[in-house]
Amino acid sequence: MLFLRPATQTLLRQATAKGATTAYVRNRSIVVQVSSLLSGNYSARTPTANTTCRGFSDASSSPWVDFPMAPPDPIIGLTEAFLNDDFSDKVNVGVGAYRCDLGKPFVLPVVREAESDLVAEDLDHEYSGIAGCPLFVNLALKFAYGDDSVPLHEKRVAGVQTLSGTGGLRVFGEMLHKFGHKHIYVPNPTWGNHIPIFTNAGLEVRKYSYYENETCSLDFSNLIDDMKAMPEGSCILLHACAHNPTGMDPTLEQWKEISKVAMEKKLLPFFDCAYQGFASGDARKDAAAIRMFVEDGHKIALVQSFSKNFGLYGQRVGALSVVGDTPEEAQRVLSQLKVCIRPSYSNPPRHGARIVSKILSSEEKTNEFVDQCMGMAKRIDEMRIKLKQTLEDLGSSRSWDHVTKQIGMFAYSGMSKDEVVALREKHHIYCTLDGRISMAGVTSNNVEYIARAIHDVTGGK
Ligand code: KET
Repeated sequence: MLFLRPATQTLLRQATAKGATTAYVRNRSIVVQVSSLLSGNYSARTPTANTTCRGFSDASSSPWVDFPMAPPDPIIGLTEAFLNDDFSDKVNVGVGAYRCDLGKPFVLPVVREAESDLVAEDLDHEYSGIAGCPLFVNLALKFAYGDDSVPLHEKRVAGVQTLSGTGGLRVFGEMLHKFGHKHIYVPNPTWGNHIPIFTNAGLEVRKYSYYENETCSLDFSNLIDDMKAMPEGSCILLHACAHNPTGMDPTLEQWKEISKVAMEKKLLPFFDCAYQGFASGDARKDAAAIRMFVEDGHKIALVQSFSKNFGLYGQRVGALSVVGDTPEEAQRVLSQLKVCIRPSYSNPPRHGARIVSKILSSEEKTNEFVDQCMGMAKRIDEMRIKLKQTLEDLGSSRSWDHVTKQIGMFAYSGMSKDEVVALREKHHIYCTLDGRISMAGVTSNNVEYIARAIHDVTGGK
Protein backbone atom coordinates (compact mmCIF):
# COMPACT_ATOMS: atom_id res chain seq x y z
CA MET A 1 0.00 0.00 0.00
CA LEU A 2 1.30 3.42 -0.88
CA PHE A 3 0.70 6.43 1.37
CA LEU A 4 -0.21 9.51 -0.66
CA ARG A 5 0.04 12.91 0.96
CA PRO A 6 -3.05 15.13 0.41
CA ALA A 7 -0.96 17.47 -1.74
CA THR A 8 0.11 14.54 -3.94
CA GLN A 9 -3.50 13.40 -4.20
CA THR A 10 -4.54 16.88 -5.33
CA LEU A 11 -1.75 16.90 -7.91
CA LEU A 12 -2.83 13.53 -9.22
CA ARG A 13 -6.47 14.65 -9.45
CA GLN A 14 -5.44 17.76 -11.34
CA ALA A 15 -3.29 15.66 -13.66
CA THR A 16 -6.21 13.28 -14.25
CA ALA A 17 -8.50 16.19 -15.04
CA LYS A 18 -5.97 17.22 -17.66
CA GLY A 19 -6.04 13.72 -19.13
CA ALA A 20 -3.13 11.91 -17.43
CA THR A 21 -3.73 8.21 -17.04
CA THR A 22 -0.45 6.89 -15.64
CA ALA A 23 1.99 8.13 -13.04
CA TYR A 24 5.57 7.34 -12.26
CA VAL A 25 6.18 6.71 -8.56
CA ARG A 26 9.77 7.72 -8.20
CA ASN A 27 10.68 6.14 -4.86
CA ARG A 28 9.35 2.79 -6.04
CA SER A 29 10.38 3.09 -9.67
CA ILE A 30 7.00 1.89 -10.85
CA VAL A 31 4.39 3.05 -13.34
CA VAL A 32 0.77 2.79 -12.20
CA GLN A 33 -2.69 3.82 -13.34
CA VAL A 34 -3.59 7.12 -11.63
CA SER A 35 -7.13 5.95 -10.92
CA SER A 36 -5.89 2.84 -9.14
CA LEU A 37 -3.31 4.89 -7.26
CA LEU A 38 -6.01 7.24 -5.98
CA SER A 39 -8.27 4.40 -4.97
CA GLY A 40 -5.33 2.75 -3.14
CA ASN A 41 -5.77 -0.35 -5.26
CA TYR A 42 -3.00 -0.15 -7.77
CA SER A 43 -1.26 -2.79 -9.77
CA ALA A 44 2.29 -1.83 -10.53
CA ARG A 45 4.23 -2.50 -13.65
CA THR A 46 7.94 -1.94 -13.69
CA PRO A 47 9.06 0.58 -16.24
CA THR A 48 10.94 -0.78 -19.17
CA ALA A 49 14.56 0.10 -19.56
CA ASN A 50 13.49 2.88 -21.86
CA THR A 51 10.88 4.48 -19.61
CA THR A 52 11.46 8.18 -19.40
CA CYS A 53 10.05 10.90 -17.21
CA ARG A 54 8.42 12.43 -20.26
CA GLY A 55 5.72 10.06 -21.27
CA PHE A 56 6.54 6.78 -19.56
CA SER A 57 6.72 5.35 -23.01
CA ASP A 58 9.10 3.15 -24.86
CA ALA A 59 11.76 4.89 -26.86
CA SER A 60 10.12 3.51 -29.97
CA SER A 61 6.83 5.33 -29.37
CA SER A 62 6.05 9.04 -29.43
CA PRO A 63 6.43 11.08 -26.25
CA TRP A 64 2.81 12.17 -26.75
CA VAL A 65 1.44 8.63 -26.77
CA ASP A 66 -0.43 9.18 -23.49
CA PHE A 67 -2.10 12.41 -24.65
CA PRO A 68 -5.84 11.75 -24.91
CA MET A 69 -8.02 13.71 -27.35
CA ALA A 70 -9.55 16.70 -25.54
CA PRO A 71 -13.17 17.58 -26.23
CA PRO A 72 -13.78 20.54 -28.56
CA ASP A 73 -14.38 23.93 -26.89
CA PRO A 74 -18.13 24.37 -26.25
CA ILE A 75 -18.18 27.75 -28.05
CA ILE A 76 -15.17 28.08 -30.39
CA GLY A 77 -15.49 24.35 -31.24
CA LEU A 78 -18.86 25.15 -32.81
CA THR A 79 -17.21 27.43 -35.35
CA GLU A 80 -14.85 24.59 -36.25
CA ALA A 81 -17.78 22.19 -36.72
CA PHE A 82 -19.67 24.85 -38.69
CA LEU A 83 -16.74 25.39 -41.05
CA ASN A 84 -16.56 21.63 -41.69
CA ASP A 85 -20.26 21.47 -42.59
CA ASP A 86 -20.84 21.73 -46.36
CA PHE A 87 -24.60 22.32 -46.19
CA SER A 88 -25.29 25.53 -48.12
CA ASP A 89 -27.81 27.05 -45.68
CA LYS A 90 -25.83 26.28 -42.52
CA VAL A 91 -26.02 28.92 -39.77
CA ASN A 92 -23.49 29.78 -37.06
CA VAL A 93 -25.21 31.27 -34.04
CA GLY A 94 -22.66 29.84 -31.63
CA VAL A 95 -19.89 32.31 -30.94
CA GLY A 96 -20.85 35.84 -29.93
CA ALA A 97 -19.40 37.62 -32.93
CA TYR A 98 -21.38 40.30 -34.74
CA ARG A 99 -22.38 39.79 -38.38
CA CYS A 100 -23.89 42.40 -40.68
CA ASP A 101 -27.30 41.69 -42.16
CA LEU A 102 -25.59 39.86 -45.04
CA GLY A 103 -24.11 37.45 -42.51
CA LYS A 104 -20.57 38.79 -42.98
CA PRO A 105 -18.04 39.88 -40.32
CA PHE A 106 -18.42 43.61 -39.75
CA VAL A 107 -15.59 46.13 -39.45
CA LEU A 108 -16.85 49.40 -37.99
CA PRO A 109 -16.21 52.25 -40.46
CA VAL A 110 -14.62 54.28 -37.66
CA VAL A 111 -12.17 51.40 -37.09
CA ARG A 112 -11.25 51.46 -40.80
CA GLU A 113 -10.71 55.22 -40.54
CA ALA A 114 -8.48 54.84 -37.49
CA GLU A 115 -6.50 52.13 -39.25
CA SER A 116 -5.77 54.27 -42.28
CA ASP A 117 -4.70 57.13 -39.97
CA LEU A 118 -2.32 54.72 -38.28
CA VAL A 119 -0.82 53.53 -41.56
CA ALA A 120 -0.14 57.14 -42.52
CA GLU A 121 1.69 57.67 -39.24
CA ASP A 122 4.43 55.21 -40.17
CA LEU A 123 4.63 53.77 -36.66
CA ASP A 124 7.27 51.38 -35.40
CA HIS A 125 6.70 47.96 -33.89
CA GLU A 126 8.70 48.21 -30.70
CA TYR A 127 7.64 46.26 -27.62
CA SER A 128 4.90 47.69 -25.45
CA GLY A 129 5.61 48.11 -21.76
CA ILE A 130 4.50 45.18 -19.59
CA ALA A 131 1.33 47.12 -18.73
CA GLY A 132 0.72 47.97 -22.38
CA CYS A 133 0.15 51.37 -23.92
CA PRO A 134 -0.46 54.00 -21.19
CA LEU A 135 -2.58 56.17 -23.52
CA PHE A 136 -4.82 53.21 -24.32
CA VAL A 137 -5.14 52.24 -20.65
CA ASN A 138 -6.11 55.80 -19.65
CA LEU A 139 -8.71 56.05 -22.40
CA ALA A 140 -10.10 52.59 -21.72
CA LEU A 141 -10.53 53.38 -18.03
CA LYS A 142 -12.25 56.69 -18.79
CA PHE A 143 -14.57 54.85 -21.16
CA ALA A 144 -15.73 52.60 -18.31
CA TYR A 145 -15.38 54.70 -15.16
CA GLY A 146 -16.44 57.99 -16.81
CA ASP A 147 -14.59 61.27 -17.41
CA ASP A 148 -15.50 62.56 -13.97
CA SER A 149 -14.60 59.43 -12.03
CA VAL A 150 -13.19 60.40 -8.62
CA PRO A 151 -10.70 57.50 -8.23
CA LEU A 152 -9.39 58.15 -11.74
CA HIS A 153 -8.84 61.84 -10.91
CA GLU A 154 -7.22 60.85 -7.63
CA LYS A 155 -4.91 58.48 -9.53
CA ARG A 156 -5.83 55.50 -7.39
CA VAL A 157 -6.78 53.10 -10.16
CA ALA A 158 -4.18 50.57 -11.29
CA GLY A 159 -4.70 49.69 -14.95
CA VAL A 160 -3.01 47.43 -17.48
CA GLN A 161 -3.69 46.50 -21.08
CA THR A 162 -4.57 42.81 -21.38
CA LEU A 163 -5.05 40.09 -23.99
CA SER A 164 -8.66 41.10 -24.29
CA GLY A 165 -11.25 40.12 -21.69
CA THR A 166 -10.06 36.53 -21.37
CA GLY A 167 -6.47 37.56 -20.63
CA GLY A 168 -7.58 40.11 -18.04
CA LEU A 169 -9.78 37.57 -16.28
CA ARG A 170 -6.89 35.13 -16.08
CA VAL A 171 -4.40 37.70 -14.80
CA PHE A 172 -6.78 38.88 -12.09
CA GLY A 173 -7.67 35.28 -11.16
CA GLU A 174 -3.97 34.55 -10.69
CA MET A 175 -3.56 37.68 -8.59
CA LEU A 176 -6.44 36.69 -6.35
CA HIS A 177 -4.98 33.24 -5.88
CA LYS A 178 -1.49 34.54 -5.21
CA PHE A 179 -2.80 36.88 -2.52
CA GLY A 180 -4.77 34.31 -0.59
CA HIS A 181 -8.18 33.94 -2.26
CA LYS A 182 -9.21 30.32 -2.39
CA HIS A 183 -12.46 30.70 -4.32
CA ILE A 184 -14.48 33.03 -6.55
CA TYR A 185 -18.25 33.27 -7.03
CA VAL A 186 -19.69 33.38 -10.55
CA PRO A 187 -23.35 33.63 -11.58
CA ASN A 188 -25.26 30.48 -12.48
CA PRO A 189 -25.24 30.35 -15.46
CA THR A 190 -22.26 32.32 -16.69
CA TRP A 191 -19.99 32.52 -19.74
CA GLY A 192 -18.66 28.94 -19.97
CA ASN A 193 -15.01 29.95 -20.12
CA HIS A 194 -15.13 31.69 -16.72
CA ILE A 195 -14.96 28.29 -15.05
CA PRO A 196 -11.74 26.94 -16.63
CA ILE A 197 -10.13 30.40 -16.52
CA PHE A 198 -10.49 30.67 -12.75
CA THR A 199 -9.88 26.97 -12.10
CA ASN A 200 -6.63 27.18 -14.04
CA ALA A 201 -5.73 30.27 -12.02
CA GLY A 202 -5.94 28.05 -8.93
CA LEU A 203 -9.35 29.12 -7.60
CA GLU A 204 -12.32 27.03 -6.61
CA VAL A 205 -15.26 28.26 -8.68
CA ARG A 206 -18.50 28.61 -6.72
CA LYS A 207 -21.85 29.63 -8.16
CA TYR A 208 -24.52 32.03 -6.99
CA SER A 209 -28.14 32.00 -8.17
CA TYR A 210 -28.81 34.28 -11.09
CA TYR A 211 -31.53 33.05 -13.41
CA GLU A 212 -34.84 31.30 -13.02
CA ASN A 213 -35.49 29.01 -15.98
CA GLU A 214 -39.23 28.65 -15.37
CA THR A 215 -39.92 32.37 -15.59
CA CYS A 216 -36.97 33.25 -17.86
CA SER A 217 -36.06 36.07 -15.50
CA LEU A 218 -33.50 37.19 -12.96
CA ASP A 219 -33.65 35.11 -9.77
CA PHE A 220 -33.10 38.22 -7.68
CA SER A 221 -34.17 37.08 -4.22
CA ASN A 222 -32.00 33.96 -4.38
CA LEU A 223 -29.14 36.02 -5.78
CA ILE A 224 -29.30 38.30 -2.72
CA ASP A 225 -29.68 35.35 -0.33
CA ASP A 226 -26.66 33.65 -1.88
CA MET A 227 -24.64 36.84 -1.54
CA LYS A 228 -25.58 37.06 2.13
CA ALA A 229 -24.32 33.51 2.62
CA MET A 230 -20.91 34.19 1.03
CA PRO A 231 -17.89 34.27 3.38
CA GLU A 232 -16.76 37.84 4.05
CA GLY A 233 -14.09 39.08 1.68
CA SER A 234 -15.06 36.71 -1.13
CA CYS A 235 -14.65 37.87 -4.70
CA ILE A 236 -17.90 37.96 -6.66
CA LEU A 237 -17.81 38.13 -10.45
CA LEU A 238 -20.54 40.33 -11.92
CA HIS A 239 -21.34 40.83 -15.60
CA ALA A 240 -21.31 44.61 -16.00
CA CYS A 241 -24.07 44.54 -18.63
CA ALA A 242 -25.71 42.28 -21.21
CA HIS A 243 -25.25 39.16 -19.11
CA ASN A 244 -23.90 36.20 -21.09
CA PRO A 245 -25.69 33.84 -21.69
CA THR A 246 -29.05 34.95 -20.21
CA GLY A 247 -29.39 38.49 -21.56
CA MET A 248 -30.99 39.45 -18.23
CA ASP A 249 -29.43 42.29 -16.24
CA PRO A 250 -30.43 43.60 -12.83
CA THR A 251 -32.35 46.90 -12.93
CA LEU A 252 -30.61 49.96 -11.47
CA GLU A 253 -32.55 49.49 -8.21
CA GLN A 254 -31.46 45.87 -8.07
CA TRP A 255 -27.84 46.85 -8.73
CA LYS A 256 -28.15 49.27 -5.79
CA GLU A 257 -29.25 46.41 -3.56
CA ILE A 258 -26.45 44.16 -4.84
CA SER A 259 -23.96 46.95 -4.11
CA LYS A 260 -25.38 47.37 -0.58
CA VAL A 261 -25.16 43.68 0.26
CA ALA A 262 -21.67 43.47 -1.26
CA MET A 263 -20.63 46.31 1.05
CA GLU A 264 -22.20 44.70 4.13
CA LYS A 265 -20.49 41.40 3.40
CA LYS A 266 -17.19 43.13 2.48
CA LEU A 267 -17.23 41.33 -0.87
CA LEU A 268 -14.82 42.20 -3.66
CA PRO A 269 -16.86 43.02 -6.78
CA PHE A 270 -15.10 42.00 -9.95
CA PHE A 271 -16.82 43.25 -13.10
CA ASP A 272 -16.51 41.52 -16.44
CA CYS A 273 -17.45 44.11 -19.04
CA ALA A 274 -17.46 42.41 -22.44
CA TYR A 275 -20.52 44.04 -24.02
CA GLN A 276 -20.35 47.76 -23.23
CA GLY A 277 -22.65 49.21 -25.90
CA PHE A 278 -24.67 46.08 -26.57
CA ALA A 279 -27.07 46.42 -23.63
CA SER A 280 -28.73 49.82 -24.11
CA GLY A 281 -27.05 50.50 -27.44
CA ASP A 282 -25.23 53.46 -25.85
CA ALA A 283 -21.77 52.39 -24.74
CA ARG A 284 -21.58 55.21 -22.20
CA LYS A 285 -24.82 54.27 -20.48
CA ASP A 286 -23.87 50.61 -20.23
CA ALA A 287 -21.21 51.43 -17.65
CA ALA A 288 -23.87 52.46 -15.11
CA ALA A 289 -23.41 49.52 -12.72
CA ILE A 290 -19.62 49.90 -12.67
CA ARG A 291 -19.91 53.63 -11.93
CA MET A 292 -22.54 53.06 -9.25
CA PHE A 293 -20.32 50.58 -7.39
CA VAL A 294 -17.35 52.95 -7.56
CA GLU A 295 -19.48 55.83 -6.26
CA ASP A 296 -20.70 53.58 -3.46
CA GLY A 297 -17.07 53.24 -2.39
CA HIS A 298 -16.29 49.70 -3.54
CA LYS A 299 -12.68 48.93 -4.41
CA ILE A 300 -13.73 47.08 -7.54
CA ALA A 301 -11.71 45.20 -10.10
CA LEU A 302 -12.77 45.46 -13.74
CA VAL A 303 -12.00 43.63 -16.93
CA GLN A 304 -12.93 45.29 -20.23
CA SER A 305 -13.07 43.65 -23.63
CA PHE A 306 -13.02 45.62 -26.87
CA SER A 307 -13.76 42.53 -28.96
CA LYS A 308 -17.48 43.01 -29.44
CA ASN A 309 -18.21 46.72 -29.15
CA PHE A 310 -15.28 47.77 -31.37
CA GLY A 311 -15.44 44.56 -33.43
CA LEU A 312 -11.76 43.89 -32.72
CA TYR A 313 -12.12 40.19 -31.86
CA GLY A 314 -8.84 38.94 -33.29
CA GLN A 315 -6.81 41.93 -32.15
CA ARG A 316 -7.12 40.95 -28.46
CA VAL A 317 -7.72 44.38 -26.96
CA GLY A 318 -8.67 44.61 -23.30
CA ALA A 319 -7.90 46.25 -19.99
CA LEU A 320 -7.79 45.18 -16.36
CA SER A 321 -8.09 47.74 -13.59
CA VAL A 322 -8.23 47.76 -9.83
CA VAL A 323 -9.48 50.66 -7.69
CA GLY A 324 -7.28 51.28 -4.67
CA ASP A 325 -7.52 53.45 -1.58
CA THR A 326 -4.58 55.69 -2.40
CA PRO A 327 -2.30 56.36 -5.39
CA GLU A 328 0.48 54.60 -3.54
CA GLU A 329 -1.67 51.49 -3.08
CA ALA A 330 -2.63 51.55 -6.76
CA GLN A 331 1.09 51.64 -7.66
CA ARG A 332 1.72 48.56 -5.53
CA VAL A 333 -1.17 46.70 -7.17
CA LEU A 334 0.10 47.76 -10.59
CA SER A 335 3.56 46.40 -9.76
CA GLN A 336 2.01 43.03 -8.87
CA LEU A 337 -0.06 42.93 -12.06
CA LYS A 338 3.15 43.45 -14.01
CA VAL A 339 4.87 40.67 -12.05
CA CYS A 340 2.04 38.38 -13.11
CA ILE A 341 2.04 39.45 -16.77
CA ARG A 342 5.77 39.44 -17.53
CA PRO A 343 6.39 35.67 -17.23
CA SER A 344 3.05 34.92 -18.85
CA TYR A 345 3.15 36.77 -22.18
CA SER A 346 5.62 39.58 -21.46
CA ASN A 347 3.60 42.43 -22.94
CA PRO A 348 0.45 42.90 -25.01
CA PRO A 349 0.14 43.53 -28.78
CA ARG A 350 -0.01 47.10 -30.04
CA HIS A 351 -2.17 47.41 -33.14
CA GLY A 352 -5.66 46.96 -31.70
CA ALA A 353 -4.88 49.18 -28.73
CA ARG A 354 -3.71 51.89 -31.13
CA ILE A 355 -7.01 51.67 -33.03
CA VAL A 356 -9.05 52.07 -29.84
CA SER A 357 -6.81 54.92 -28.68
CA LYS A 358 -7.25 56.73 -32.02
CA ILE A 359 -11.00 56.54 -31.63
CA LEU A 360 -11.36 57.32 -27.93
CA SER A 361 -8.91 60.22 -28.05
CA SER A 362 -11.10 62.03 -30.59
CA GLU A 363 -14.52 63.30 -29.60
CA GLU A 364 -15.68 63.12 -33.19
CA LYS A 365 -14.52 59.53 -33.66
CA THR A 366 -15.94 58.52 -30.27
CA ASN A 367 -19.34 59.82 -31.33
CA GLU A 368 -19.06 57.92 -34.61
CA PHE A 369 -18.18 54.82 -32.65
CA VAL A 370 -21.17 55.23 -30.32
CA ASP A 371 -23.49 55.56 -33.34
CA GLN A 372 -22.03 52.54 -35.11
CA CYS A 373 -22.16 50.41 -31.99
CA MET A 374 -25.77 51.51 -31.54
CA GLY A 375 -26.40 50.37 -35.13
CA MET A 376 -25.19 46.86 -34.28
CA ALA A 377 -27.33 46.72 -31.13
CA LYS A 378 -30.38 47.90 -33.09
CA ARG A 379 -29.97 45.29 -35.81
CA ILE A 380 -29.83 42.63 -33.12
CA ASP A 381 -33.02 43.99 -31.54
CA GLU A 382 -34.78 43.87 -34.91
CA MET A 383 -33.77 40.24 -35.28
CA ARG A 384 -35.14 39.47 -31.82
CA ILE A 385 -38.50 40.89 -32.85
CA LYS A 386 -38.49 38.99 -36.18
CA LEU A 387 -37.48 35.69 -34.60
CA LYS A 388 -40.20 35.90 -31.95
CA GLN A 389 -42.82 37.04 -34.46
CA THR A 390 -41.99 34.25 -36.92
CA LEU A 391 -42.16 31.61 -34.20
CA GLU A 392 -45.55 32.94 -33.15
CA ASP A 393 -46.75 33.07 -36.78
CA LEU A 394 -45.74 29.44 -37.17
CA GLY A 395 -48.14 28.66 -34.33
CA SER A 396 -45.68 27.79 -31.56
CA SER A 397 -47.56 27.38 -28.32
CA ARG A 398 -44.40 28.07 -26.30
CA SER A 399 -43.93 31.65 -25.13
CA TRP A 400 -41.04 33.37 -26.88
CA ASP A 401 -41.47 36.67 -25.00
CA HIS A 402 -38.07 36.25 -23.39
CA VAL A 403 -36.38 36.59 -26.80
CA THR A 404 -37.34 40.27 -26.93
CA LYS A 405 -37.10 40.83 -23.17
CA GLN A 406 -33.44 39.78 -23.11
CA ILE A 407 -30.70 42.20 -24.11
CA GLY A 408 -27.19 42.05 -25.54
CA MET A 409 -25.85 39.57 -28.05
CA PHE A 410 -27.63 36.43 -26.95
CA ALA A 411 -31.06 34.88 -26.73
CA TYR A 412 -31.16 32.29 -23.97
CA SER A 413 -33.79 30.33 -25.79
CA GLY A 414 -34.77 27.73 -23.20
CA MET A 415 -34.25 24.94 -25.75
CA SER A 416 -33.14 21.64 -24.23
CA LYS A 417 -29.84 19.97 -25.06
CA ASP A 418 -31.66 17.42 -27.24
CA GLU A 419 -33.41 20.19 -29.15
CA VAL A 420 -30.08 21.95 -29.71
CA VAL A 421 -28.51 18.74 -30.99
CA ALA A 422 -31.45 18.17 -33.33
CA LEU A 423 -31.11 21.76 -34.56
CA ARG A 424 -27.52 21.03 -35.44
CA GLU A 425 -27.95 17.56 -36.90
CA LYS A 426 -31.17 18.10 -38.81
CA HIS A 427 -30.96 21.77 -39.74
CA HIS A 428 -27.21 22.61 -39.64
CA ILE A 429 -27.79 25.43 -37.14
CA TYR A 430 -25.01 25.72 -34.59
CA CYS A 431 -25.76 27.15 -31.13
CA THR A 432 -24.35 26.24 -27.72
CA LEU A 433 -25.73 23.23 -25.84
CA ASP A 434 -27.35 25.44 -23.20
CA GLY A 435 -29.70 26.76 -25.91
CA ARG A 436 -27.92 30.10 -26.25
CA ILE A 437 -28.40 31.67 -29.68
CA SER A 438 -26.03 34.41 -30.76
CA MET A 439 -28.54 36.91 -32.14
CA ALA A 440 -25.58 38.65 -33.80
CA GLY A 441 -25.54 35.79 -36.33
CA VAL A 442 -29.26 36.08 -37.15
CA THR A 443 -30.00 38.01 -40.36
CA SER A 444 -33.01 39.02 -42.47
CA ASN A 445 -32.04 36.15 -44.75
CA ASN A 446 -31.80 33.33 -42.23
CA VAL A 447 -34.27 34.37 -39.52
CA GLU A 448 -37.16 32.49 -41.06
CA TYR A 449 -35.05 29.37 -41.63
CA ILE A 450 -33.94 29.49 -37.98
CA ALA A 451 -37.50 30.03 -36.71
CA ARG A 452 -38.83 27.11 -38.78
CA ALA A 453 -36.04 24.87 -37.54
CA ILE A 454 -36.65 25.83 -33.91
CA HIS A 455 -40.36 25.25 -34.44
CA ASP A 456 -39.56 21.83 -35.86
CA VAL A 457 -37.21 20.66 -33.07
CA THR A 458 -39.45 22.00 -30.31
CA GLY A 459 -42.44 20.27 -31.91
CA GLY A 460 -44.29 23.60 -31.98
CA LYS A 461 -44.56 23.43 -28.19
N1 KET B 1 -16.44 37.84 -20.83
C1 KET B 1 -17.63 37.44 -21.34
C2 KET B 1 -18.83 37.56 -20.48
C3 KET B 1 -17.70 36.96 -22.65
O1 KET B 1 -18.88 36.61 -23.12
C4 KET B 1 -16.53 36.86 -23.42
C5 KET B 1 -16.57 36.30 -24.78
C6 KET B 1 -15.33 37.30 -22.85
C7 KET B 1 -15.32 37.77 -21.55
C8 KET B 1 -14.02 37.25 -23.56
O2 KET B 1 -13.94 37.85 -24.77
P1 KET B 1 -12.51 38.35 -25.34
O3 KET B 1 -12.62 38.24 -26.79
O4 KET B 1 -11.44 37.50 -24.73
O5 KET B 1 -12.41 39.76 -24.86
N2 KET B 1 -17.53 35.63 -25.22
C9 KET B 1 -17.76 35.10 -26.56
C10 KET B 1 -16.58 34.57 -27.28
C11 KET B 1 -15.85 33.45 -26.60
O6 KET B 1 -16.46 32.52 -26.08
O7 KET B 1 -14.61 33.53 -26.59
C12 KET B 1 -18.94 34.10 -26.52
O8 KET B 1 -19.47 33.86 -25.44
O9 KET B 1 -19.33 33.62 -27.59
